[in-house]
Amino acid sequence: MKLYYTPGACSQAPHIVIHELGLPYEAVKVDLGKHTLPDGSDYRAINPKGYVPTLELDDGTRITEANVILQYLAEQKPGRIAAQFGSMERWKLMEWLAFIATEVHKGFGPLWNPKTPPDVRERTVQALGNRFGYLAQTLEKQPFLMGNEFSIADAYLFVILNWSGQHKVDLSPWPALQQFQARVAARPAVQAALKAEGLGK
Ligand SMILES: N[C@@H](CCC(=O)N[C@@H](CS)C(=O)NCC(=O)O)C(=O)O
Repeated sequence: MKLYYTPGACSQAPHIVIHELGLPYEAVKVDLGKHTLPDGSDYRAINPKGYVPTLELDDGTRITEANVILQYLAEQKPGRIAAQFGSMERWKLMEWLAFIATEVHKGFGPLWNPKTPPDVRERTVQALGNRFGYLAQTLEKQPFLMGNEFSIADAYLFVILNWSGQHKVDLSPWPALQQFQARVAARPAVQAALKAEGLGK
């Protein structure tokens, strides 16, 4: 299995899950600025969408979209960090994954563009704040999104919330989110994934 990733990008969520589950893999770094692979070839030949992550299985099949890759990985060791398919818990997990993907992950979109005008930035940060408030309502009551156990949704949320620092989005109004970040960052698998990306200590 190969994970195409860029350090610190959303591909870090599957990277964490691979380490959490101890799955064998090869990491292939993608230069998103140039859309190239380490050998200089065009990454779009691997994923025509041009973005990370891509997961390539041993038979050559490629899976894209972070929230689907996360679920594929979880199913390699069923019941560990994703509720069983068919259970109500699984629907609730998928609800979190969809919320993180569409409202939080993509909610950061305009902040990546240095040309985004200040008023658009302000509206973007305000909208993210509404999402953060919603997340905090859950994380004030329990350590992880699904309850007491870490799940793929937590890996995804952790990576996206980490972007707050580089985009100067203040998380201090939501101490539960800051505590969540510290809790997830302390996990050995998270530290291992960050190290594998050349980040962290
Ligand atoms: N819908 C995709 C979006 C992935 C995505 O936004 N990837 C970003 C990094 S976090 C990227 O590769 N951006 C570069 C580009 O779009 O060219 C998913 O959920 O996996």
